[in-house]
This record gives sequence, structure tokens and C-alpha cells, in this order.
Amino acid sequence: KVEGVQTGTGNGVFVGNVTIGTTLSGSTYQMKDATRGGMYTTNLNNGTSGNGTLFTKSTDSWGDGTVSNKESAAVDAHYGVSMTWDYYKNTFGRNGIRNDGVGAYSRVHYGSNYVNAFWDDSCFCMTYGDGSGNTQPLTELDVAGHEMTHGVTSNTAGLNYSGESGGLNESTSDVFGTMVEFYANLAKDNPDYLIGELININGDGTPLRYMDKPSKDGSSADSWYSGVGNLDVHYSSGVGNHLFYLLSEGSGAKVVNGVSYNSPTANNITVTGIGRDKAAAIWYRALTTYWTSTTNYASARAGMLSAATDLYGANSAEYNATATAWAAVNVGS
Ligand code: ASN
Ligand code: ZN
Ligand code: CA
Repeated sequence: KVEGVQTGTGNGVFVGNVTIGTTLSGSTYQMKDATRGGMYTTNLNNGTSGNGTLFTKSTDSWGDGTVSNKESAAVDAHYGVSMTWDYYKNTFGRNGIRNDGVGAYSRVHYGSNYVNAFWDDSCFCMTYGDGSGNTQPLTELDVAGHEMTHGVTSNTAGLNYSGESGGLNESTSDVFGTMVEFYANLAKDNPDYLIGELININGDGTPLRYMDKPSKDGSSADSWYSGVGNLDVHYSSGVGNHLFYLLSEGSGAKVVNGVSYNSPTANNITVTGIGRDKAAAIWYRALTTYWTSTTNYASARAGMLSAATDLYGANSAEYNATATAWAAVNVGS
């Protein structure tokens, strides 16, 4: 084999058998993908600081699908960044988080019993805990897309991470994490409008968040009300997540990929969806063109209406659906 770009095989905890981008250096394979901005994956080995140690080995076959094999969660994280990179590039022509061709790296096995994952602007990297008890590693695909999207948001609208703009920031990560899950379309991770459904984060098999009816988690808002910005940003995100679901799929009962949803609306409004690809295109254009650090839900609506006009025309079906969906989460009605 010639040194340089390789295609390895991986077996992740969640992704199952996939191919991943790797590099051959001398006689050692590295979990580093030069075709996607040089992004790479490291092992923190239960530490909580530093870059971690790059995953390397003598063969180009990684993980076995079990959590006890430390490479398995690394395969999930590495593959998650790959799919997120490909989604943004192939859908919007965005070349990485900063649109500068540089890939972010991922650190897995953070700390002990850590039940979270996070993006950090200062290291330009994502970090994943292994979970605790029956909770699985946090390396599920929609979580990877969520965390990487925090980097995209930081480098575009820069939505402040508190109040309504913070909820919109969180929602933007759930929206594109979900779009990445649909883009990858894995047999072992059936695409859905749920967040973190494979991690067993609550110990009873329920997901972390529900986009069709955010209040199903017991804490998130289904619609806007004055004071929604006082909620934790992972709960005020419900307004944006619900808007996205309604704009994509419409109100009421629906089955998508075998998963049942039932999305209520504020003010008894009926929404007809325009499909998730158009909803995401409108959201992305608003994020990168109209929204700023202080955008609240009312101005998010205005930005998305401008984006819908740009993409589909004034008073297009897409524009009208956007207005109706925002009204159905009690914004601008
Ligand atoms: N996983 C969480 C998130 O991305 C971490 C946090 O609360 N910042 O939102
Ligand atoms: Zn987040
Ligand atoms: Ca999901």
C-alpha cells in the first residue's frame, strides 16, 4: 500500500459496519481523514484534558461494535464527523465548519461515567463521554451532527447561548444533527425526528428530545410564550424544533420511516409540510444570511421568511408554509 489516503473499515457501537477515511503513515494506519479537512479522532482514555492520543494501529480495521473495544466509539465519532462534513458540503457547498476546508477533530472516552458530549470553539473539537450505567457512549450520529453544528453556528450567526437566541442555537444543532442522520440513512440508526434515541440516556429507552412534540420530554416548550427564554436552552429549543418538524412534515399524525409522530399546534392551526430538505435549506440560509447573535424567535421567523423568499420566491408555497408553521408555534400569529 502507498502511504497517504486510505479507506478503512470500522464497526461502531451505533453505526455498525462502515468505511472510514484513514491515513497510512509508514506502516501505521491513523484514524485521520485527509479528504475531509484532515479531521481525526483521538482517545482521551478517561482523561479530561489535552488533545488525546490519535487512534493508530497496524491494520486498517477498527472496532468490533462493542463498547469494551475502545475503537468502536471512535468509529462512531469519526464516521459522524464524516457524514456531517459530507452533508454540509454536498447540500450547501459548505467546506467544513468555518467554510475554510479545515476539519475539526474528535476526542472520545472523556472522563469516567460522563453522560454528555460537547463542542468547544477554542480547541475546534468535539468531545464524547462513555455514558454511565446502562447509558451508551454519547457518540450517536445525531449527537455528532448536533455538536459539529454548534461550530457552524459559532462561525455564522453566532447566536448567543442564553435566552431565546440560545434556544435557537440549540435547535439549530438538533435540526442539522437530524438532517445528518437522514443523510447517512443507516440501517442501524433509522433516521427520525428524535434526538439521541439510541443512547438510552434516561435508562428507559426514551430519547433525549422529540421534535414533533418537544414537551414529551417533560421540560421542553412546544410553542413560544413570553418567558420561554428563561428556560434552559435545551428546553427553549423546543419552539424551534417543533417549527422545523411542522414545516417539514406538517401537523397531526404521521409515520415517517416506520416511526409514528403526532404533532400538535398552537391556535389549532393546520400545517402542510414542505419536506425536510426545503425546511433545512430555508433554515440554513437564515442562519448564514439573516440571523445574528441576538436573534430571538420573532426575528428568526422574519429571517426565515426572507430566506424562503430568496430561495423559492415571495408568496411561494414554501414562503406561505413557513409563515403558517411559525404561527403554529405561536410566533407571529
Ligand atoms: N451536549 C450539550 C450540548 O451540545 C452540551 C452542553 O450543554 N453545552 O448542548
Ligand atoms: Zn447543544
Ligand atoms: Ca435521531
